[in-house]
Amino acid sequence: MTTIDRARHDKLANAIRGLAMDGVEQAKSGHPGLPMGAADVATVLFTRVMKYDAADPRWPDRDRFVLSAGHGSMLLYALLYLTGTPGMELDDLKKFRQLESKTPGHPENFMTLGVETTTGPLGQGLATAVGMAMAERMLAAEFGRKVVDHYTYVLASDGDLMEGISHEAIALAGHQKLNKLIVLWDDNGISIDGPLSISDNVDQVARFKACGWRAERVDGHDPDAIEAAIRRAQKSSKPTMIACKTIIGFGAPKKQGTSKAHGEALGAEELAAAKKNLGITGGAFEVAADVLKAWREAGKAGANEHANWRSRFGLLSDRKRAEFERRLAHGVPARLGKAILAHKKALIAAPQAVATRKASELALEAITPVMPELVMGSADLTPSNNTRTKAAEDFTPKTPKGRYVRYGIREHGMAAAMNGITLHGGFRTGGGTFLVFADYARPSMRLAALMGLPIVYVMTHDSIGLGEDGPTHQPVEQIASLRCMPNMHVFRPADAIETAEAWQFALENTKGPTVLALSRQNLPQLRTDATATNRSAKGGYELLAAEGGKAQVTLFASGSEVEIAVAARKLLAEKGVRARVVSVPSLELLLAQDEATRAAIIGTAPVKIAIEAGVRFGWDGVIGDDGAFVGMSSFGASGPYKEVYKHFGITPEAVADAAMKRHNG
Ligand SMILES: Cc1ncc(C[n+]2csc(CCOP(=O)(O)OP(=O)(O)O)c2C)c(N)n1
Repeated sequence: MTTIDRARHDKLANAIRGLAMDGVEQAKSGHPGLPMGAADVATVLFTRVMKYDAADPRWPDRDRFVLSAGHGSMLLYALLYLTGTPGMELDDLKKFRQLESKTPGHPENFMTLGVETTTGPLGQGLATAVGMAMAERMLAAEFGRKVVDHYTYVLASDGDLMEGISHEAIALAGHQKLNKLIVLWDDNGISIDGPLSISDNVDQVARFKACGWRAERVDGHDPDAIEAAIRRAQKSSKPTMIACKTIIGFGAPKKQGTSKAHGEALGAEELAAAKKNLGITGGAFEVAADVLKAWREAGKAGANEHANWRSRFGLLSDRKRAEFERRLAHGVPARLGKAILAHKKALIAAPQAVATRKASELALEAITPVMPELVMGSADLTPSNNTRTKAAEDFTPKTPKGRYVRYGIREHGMAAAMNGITLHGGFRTGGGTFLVFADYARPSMRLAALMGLPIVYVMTHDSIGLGEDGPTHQPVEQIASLRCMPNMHVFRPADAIETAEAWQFALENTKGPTVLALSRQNLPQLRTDATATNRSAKGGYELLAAEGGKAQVTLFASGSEVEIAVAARKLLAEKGVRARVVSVPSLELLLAQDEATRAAIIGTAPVKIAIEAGVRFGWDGVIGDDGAFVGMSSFGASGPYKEVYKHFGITPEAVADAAMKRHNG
């Protein structure tokens, strides 16, 4: 590199540093250290390496950039402004971390155009990027390299690599040989508590290599070395990790290289000294005209490639183009509703007394032919989760058209990868594990809910009904806890028809994720109707009315306990008490209905009883705090499931007794 080139690079990188310092100073909150330390790496990426057109951050064939260390958000916001991304102005940088600004504390993809994924919880971005790289390969296999051919770059911090999820993610990426995934590690040796050496001693290069990656070390302040390493990475047959040795807070004379640069404003004096040090002139948020011009040129450099891509895309057949566009927009296939209805009718013609996990497989067999974009998988529980249809092919480096992912025993990595697959575009996805292990996947599920990603979690073995595996495997509080999550829908279907309806709801809702809580044990088919209406979609409905007059008792139940409610209704009838049964496949959906709808479903019977083999939490919204609840208030127990149900008193007799007590009392 000539000295002129180096001087130019430094000016560009220092513009990031200046804006990051100013943004954090103005907000009196934020993290200047990472943007200042990683500015050289980011500048190389955005001025020399990445394929992007700042004018259209949604161009499908752009390279993806994931700032996994979301606390360094000012780096990303500065880049978006400098490259000329629409909607990101200096004024937005001045509103860093303010309510409703485009520059929230951590990058939120739903607030800011150009942010690929929401990051902040360390490790998530890295693991999400693995899914993006998987989706890139799958989509290219289907539509061809002429229209899908891009890289996924990640900037990860020490914290990203320390989090457990990183291991699941890199092992999966190494196994899949995701060679278009390139991770740049901001190797600054500093975290919040101080030098990394007080808590970590891992040889990350060796770790990545052991996971099947290429890995090398470079000076993270040497732009040519960084670029050369990336060029090598681009040619690799493996994913690459580049350890970029950097100085946190680069340029701040007293704070650089220390944890003091990590997460607070530098202070006026240190900021001024840093700017002087770096040769940044002008006031706060000022970028010299020649520097801004150079950045804007970099932001436009991909416009040609973008235009060429449009021409190539235009050469695809009309049908293929329309399909590509539908898929990228997560458009629901027009034939889905019909396929579900036909499936429901077939179930009525030949009722299936199967576990709802099996019913889910039957639904998938009906859905996949009309939804070629559906990518399923499981965290090593395929035969238990029933997530794989007969025609499915595994996704492997040799079979990139495969739509079934063997995630291995990596629930968290799976959930994050599903976020990436969905964010990348072109696919809808679902993955399976036991419901109790939702806890292993939860941080990524939470991000899916926050981002509004339409992912389906197939979570089987949904209660003490799993039996012998015992309390470690029997979910008790998981259903309630998932219901609490904003924008997460939880369905616990009672039979094969409700299972099909739950799938329909999950796939037609493109604005958020859905958990399907499915039974291990067989259940009777209770529904006798199959119309185009999705009766489960309001969360609850009257399955059986009271016979012989107004209902005296309403029995509410979800999933496997609807069968118990139906049997209890019969016992009550024998005692001359009229009961109706309301099936509640989705409690929180029922509670979210408008008051009139909710009231009509809940009804006015004086006795209200809820039955669910989980904790009571949430059911008061239906039965009131004076209603009776038949369910769990402790962990479960190991034993044959019918005995376990008896042991915990979740039986038709117990329900009938509870109803009689209230009826008489
Ligand atoms: C899962 C998770 N745990 C904790 C945090 C809080 N946190 C933010 S940054 C950070 C560590 C900072 O160290 P590093 O990743 O090296 O970033 P740098 O200091 O280089 O900016 C922590 C613990 C978080 N964001 N996510």
